[in-house]
Amino acid sequence: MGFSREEIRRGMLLYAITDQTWLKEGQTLPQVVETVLKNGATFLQIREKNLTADAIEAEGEVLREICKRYHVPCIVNDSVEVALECDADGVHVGQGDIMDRDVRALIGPDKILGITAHNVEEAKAAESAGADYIGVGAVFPTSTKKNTSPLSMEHLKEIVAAVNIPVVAIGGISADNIMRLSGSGVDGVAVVSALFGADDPAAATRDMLEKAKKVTEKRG
Ligand code: 3NM
Repeated sequence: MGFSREEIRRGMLLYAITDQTWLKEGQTLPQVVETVLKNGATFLQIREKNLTADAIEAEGEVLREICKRYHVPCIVNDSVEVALECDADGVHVGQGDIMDRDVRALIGPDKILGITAHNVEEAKAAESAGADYIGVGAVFPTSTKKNTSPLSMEHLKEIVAAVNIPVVAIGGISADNIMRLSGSGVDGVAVVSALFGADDPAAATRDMLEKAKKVTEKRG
């Protein structure tokens, strides 16, 4: 199942990234993923730093089926091999991966390629490497990923202006600070803890979706 450029751009609006370590007792990842998709999340990335490749593959097969039902892209973080093995819709990689090898050639033209960028140079390199979108962060401090460095709004705007592909902001975005991204020009927000660490993931997703729509209403 391929996604058009326009579908990918719209998918950036409320981009959910999994991290089982945020789940509460009694919750399972497939349940919470289903909840966030049902309540409006527009994209899913499987990012499980504590699981083996085999476990991610198994999880990927389950989550991909849920995503299909909601016509939401399901991509895998970091591993091209795992993404291909569980027939995900694509892969999200860092700058190191695109320097080491031609990820676009490995996955083919139809899979989604997302690349992280922290500055204009990296954003342009990602676009040249065939990225369908870039993830830019960290826009706010976060405890979910170690060693992130903060990015100013001015810098974020410069990155948005430097590329033609969609830009999703990432890092520490919550219901309390998301509106600060208004006017930055981003196509949406990528979040882990705001959804997977929420006491009520359904309500959190609806709230974040409404706010993400406002943030992207008057882009640029
Ligand atoms: N990448 P939360 S920040 C996966 O800055 C990731 O590139 C980042 O988690 C970057 O929404 C981050 O809980 C973690 O802050 C985002």
